[in-house]
Amino acid sequence: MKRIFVNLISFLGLTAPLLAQKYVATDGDDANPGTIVQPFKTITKAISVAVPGDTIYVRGGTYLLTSTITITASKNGTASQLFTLTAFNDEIPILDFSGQSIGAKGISLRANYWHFRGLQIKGAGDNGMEINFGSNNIIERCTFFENRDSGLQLSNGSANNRIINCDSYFNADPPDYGDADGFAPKLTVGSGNYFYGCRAWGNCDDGWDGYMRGANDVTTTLENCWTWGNGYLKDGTDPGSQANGNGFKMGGGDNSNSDQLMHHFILRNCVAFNNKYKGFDQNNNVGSMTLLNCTGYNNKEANYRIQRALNPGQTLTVKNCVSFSGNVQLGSFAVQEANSWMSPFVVTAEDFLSLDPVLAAAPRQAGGSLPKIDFMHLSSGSDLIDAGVDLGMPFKGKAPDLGAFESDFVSAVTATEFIPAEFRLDQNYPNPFNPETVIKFKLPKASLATLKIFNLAGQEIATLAAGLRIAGEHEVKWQPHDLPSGIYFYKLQAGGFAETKKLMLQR
Ligand SMILES: [Ca+2]
Ligand SMILES: [Ca+2]
Ligand SMILES: [Ca+2]
Ligand SMILES: [Ca+2]
Repeated sequence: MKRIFVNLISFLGLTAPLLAQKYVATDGDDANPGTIVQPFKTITKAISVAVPGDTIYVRGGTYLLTSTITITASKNGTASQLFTLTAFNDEIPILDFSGQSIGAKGISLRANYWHFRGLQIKGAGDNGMEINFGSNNIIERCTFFENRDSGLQLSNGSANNRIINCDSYFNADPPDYGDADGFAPKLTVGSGNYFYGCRAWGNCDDGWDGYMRGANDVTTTLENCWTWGNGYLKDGTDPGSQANGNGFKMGGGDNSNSDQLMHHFILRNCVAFNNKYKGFDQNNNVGSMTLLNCTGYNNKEANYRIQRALNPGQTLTVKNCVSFSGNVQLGSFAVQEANSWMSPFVVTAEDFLSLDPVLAAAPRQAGGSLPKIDFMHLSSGSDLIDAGVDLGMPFKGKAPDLGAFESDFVSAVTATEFIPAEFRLDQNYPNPFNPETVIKFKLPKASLATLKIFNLAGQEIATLAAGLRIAGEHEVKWQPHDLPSGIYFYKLQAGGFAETKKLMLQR
């Protein structure tokens, strides 16, 4: 038994090089064979001896680098044999390019079919990473921060790359601070690039930037991506108006895009908030833009601004989207459906479980997906739940919700499937109450329903529900802030039915 075990060990040891695994470690040596026990010191060395299908494991720790890591087309993988450059297990390799002078890029990927995973890339003199003439690559769970231009840029026809669960933050380009974006599929970028589960925050220019120069008629798709707080430096100061501060900048071109360059953008379940300028921004793009189940919150200039006429045959589609605390400025050519700024919806702070974004930058879940947080998720009783149109994407309840986060709640909390025989407004409970009370009402058929609070003088204090509600029992919670003790009235109006009841707040 012992003998078999020993043989197994030696078998594994012997075959490790044949399995084409290379190892890099901070205490390695490029004269080593590159095994796990005798690793290389540099990624460049490992790349130089790798062939398609190989995996290069980078052990945890900080690698101080001043030279650009360039991967040329002589190292193209194939669809069935990618090169893989990955963190070893859950170790965290940090490629620190802070010693570079301005203008030097960290990683220049000029090849196809590479899979990068789990690398942290910081401090480069220019882009943390540029995919340049590189297509069909996968960049997964990588982090780009404090680089001196855009964190990850895609250039020169780079196409069909997939950027999965990556973060890009605090990138800033001194001394002008006008160009550093989180993710930059811009200028000469190719078509078919796809971002999923990525976050971009605190970049001095934009979160995502699709500005065109030297390319046209390309498509970029984003799903489940968040961007916030762009237009500022890491310390929170504003370096000036050249630092644009848009969340998703969906194109544009020189001289007010006089060449009418088109960058088609598809955004699903994306969130933009707290940006210095705009959340979802056309910026003179004249290509098609499709925004589905997106959420914009508290972007200073506008949550959504897409007003300039598009090229002939191009379309702007905006459906199931949410805006709160910010402007929506869409041209009349927009094809709109079930957006929160449209009738019959009423959006208030009470529609959301939380408006506190502090956890947006929280660590990712095991596996790399975005953290589970309450921010901008719909609260029980929101009229935005199950109020969307079916866009062919998965949903819970009877219909898709509005906004980026599908709720576990069903429409207006229909706790039971029973359909009441008649309209009914229940007495609130508890009553008297402090700080919160619950009001239930029943609808025998789908109805436009409003539930409002009035004071003794008949002045309207709050709207707890407004909009189309399905048949069934509905429940709304009310937690008044800054109201004195006393008697208030709540009034339900639905489908010709109206009833008013008294409730008492006791501080
Ligand atoms: Ca700029
Ligand atoms: Ca930019
Ligand atoms: Ca509402
Ligand atoms: Ca739903």
